[in-house]
Amino acid sequence: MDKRQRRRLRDLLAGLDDGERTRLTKRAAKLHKAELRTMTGDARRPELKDFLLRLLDEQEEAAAGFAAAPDGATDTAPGLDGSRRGTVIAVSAGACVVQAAADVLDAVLPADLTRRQQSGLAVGDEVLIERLGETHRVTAVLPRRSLLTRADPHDARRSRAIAANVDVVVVVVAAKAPPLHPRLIDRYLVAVARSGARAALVVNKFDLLDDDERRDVGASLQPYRELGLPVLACSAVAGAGIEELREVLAGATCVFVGQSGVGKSSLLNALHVTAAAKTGAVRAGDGRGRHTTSASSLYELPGGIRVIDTPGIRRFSVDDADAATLADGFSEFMAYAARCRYRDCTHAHEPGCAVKAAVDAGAITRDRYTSYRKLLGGDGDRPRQGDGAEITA
Ligand SMILES: Nc1nc2c(ncn2[C@@H]2O[C@H](COP(=O)(O)OP(=O)(O)OP(=O)(O)O)[C@@H](O)[C@H]2O)c(=O)[nH]1
Ligand SMILES: [Mg+2]
Ligand SMILES: [Zn+2]
Repeated sequence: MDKRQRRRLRDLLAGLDDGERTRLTKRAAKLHKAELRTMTGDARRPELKDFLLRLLDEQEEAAAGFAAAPDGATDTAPGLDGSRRGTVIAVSAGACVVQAAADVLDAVLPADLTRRQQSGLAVGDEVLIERLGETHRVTAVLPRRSLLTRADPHDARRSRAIAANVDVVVVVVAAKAPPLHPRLIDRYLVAVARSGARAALVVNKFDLLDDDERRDVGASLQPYRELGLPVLACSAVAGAGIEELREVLAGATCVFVGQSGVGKSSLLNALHVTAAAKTGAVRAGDGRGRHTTSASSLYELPGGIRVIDTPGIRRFSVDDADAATLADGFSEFMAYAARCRYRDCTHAHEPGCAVKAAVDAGAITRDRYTSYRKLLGGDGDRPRQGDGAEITA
């Protein structure tokens, strides 16, 4: 960051009230962390300040009524240098499909992006492309407002990008077949908390439950309602809860995530029949999905809704998250954490832990705390172990 940018940052920050400054700093910290996780090699590491300035710039541009379109590129026509801006709607090895205004264009990736494609590009990314003979080439991936990631299953220190620039991450679980695992929901909520997007929880296949089961499932979801996120009981088959889901998603870009067979593609089709995403039956024996959706794609729906449908992930893990990032996924801890004796308390074995006291007093749900401890690792004070192994999609 040069002198001029530093001065600009100071001026913009001075114009904010305390609450707004805290909110923006938190968001910048999340984006910063997410970006650092995607970086490999010795490229210049961005600083928190860079992200803060970027958010402030975006805010100012939004207030002025136009979106950022660097390098002269616009949404509708080639910019002065011939480049166009578009949204990545599908990604394959070394290539992607870009929606630029009304055009759907194939584009190849430059070699350096191909090498780090799993962390460097995702459906939902805004890119600049330029013509290259019969096809196009991606020349830049624009700054993201959010990035949903998970740990690389082969190397937990690295992250893989799942979807970029989404407003809402819809965590889809089935009430039954495949069975409901609250611990998996908790893992997804950790990923959402660090992504910069908000969460919604959809419990699908409610039609498969009898009245007693509905009550039980309803009770097990109560802790999530108390977190303040939308929790919707749906049936993609019977059409229940679909209008409520549409309301939650109105005007938003969202991503559907969850195990294979929970009904992500079916929900998408229920929201919009012409989406016609392929769906597949779960296996009779263990109710597991068959990995019907094989790659993520972005669908435009009426009502300004954009949905990224993703394949069920076999082993969704956040083993790349440190203790503080994990705790961010348990937002009910926050009110108490400030009162822990140690500022860097991991809420495991430390004396004077206000979070543990709140669990004992019944103010924090014990199941959620247990979930946190499992994610933190066997003996708690080790930085990261994770419990990704036992639940597969
Ligand atoms: N009974 C019932 N079955 C459903 C419901 N939603 C989806 N299904 C069925 O569950 C199976 C899996 O649905 P999909 O939509 O393919 O699941 P998915 O989450 O997209 O799975 P992947 O693409 O493999 O990740 C299909 O046979 C659907 O018909 C529902 O609300 N109730
Ligand atoms: Mg699917
Ligand atoms: Zn504590």
